[in-house]
Amino acid sequence: MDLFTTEKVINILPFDGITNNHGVFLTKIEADFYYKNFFETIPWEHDQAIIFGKIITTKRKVAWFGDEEFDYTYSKITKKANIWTNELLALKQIVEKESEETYNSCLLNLYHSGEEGMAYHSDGEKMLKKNGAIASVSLGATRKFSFKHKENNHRVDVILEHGSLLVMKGETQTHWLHRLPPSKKVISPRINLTFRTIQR
Ligand SMILES: O=C(O)CCC(=O)C(=O)O
Ligand SMILES: [Mn+2]
Repeated sequence: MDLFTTEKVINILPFDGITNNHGVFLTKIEADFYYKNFFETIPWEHDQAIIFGKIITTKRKVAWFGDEEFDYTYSKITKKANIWTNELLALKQIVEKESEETYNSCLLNLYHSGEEGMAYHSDGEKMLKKNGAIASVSLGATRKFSFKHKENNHRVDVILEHGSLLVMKGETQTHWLHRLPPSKKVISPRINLTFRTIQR
């Protein structure tokens, strides 16, 4: 945040972690530009996961980018990262400045409508830096995002709007699950980017 920004950054978790809601941090012009660019140019693919020994293909599409062609394992399937596009690198720099953290990779998700979501999980994969910050940028449709504490089931909801930033850090992944609940009311697409740090 710079001196002229009036927006407030709020930790939405009451205990056991830090998740800073920066709210809308992109201008409408920037957010519209990145949404259109990513929608049209990212090599979107359906995600695959192994659940109870069966390969399932998700309706949601994904793409993975990074500083290098990292191998990454997500839902028990290993893939290779693409190298940053100019637009992803430009957005990464804005996110790094706003969040005062650095990142070397990004997972992108494309939800075609509110029928698509993501079930409760935490981003604690072994290849990620322990307690590293994860910066989540939302573009397109407004969606609800929910946290649930792993031991006491305490819940926290946050609304993620076009051009907003949420940064999960500290012990968030150790103590909290998060999900993107499906919603019948949402009929337009949403793109989510989570900037992360992979351990080399
Ligand atoms: O779409 C979102 O807001 C969250 C996505 C997410 O949790 C993930 O990719 O791990
Ligand atoms: Mn996640």
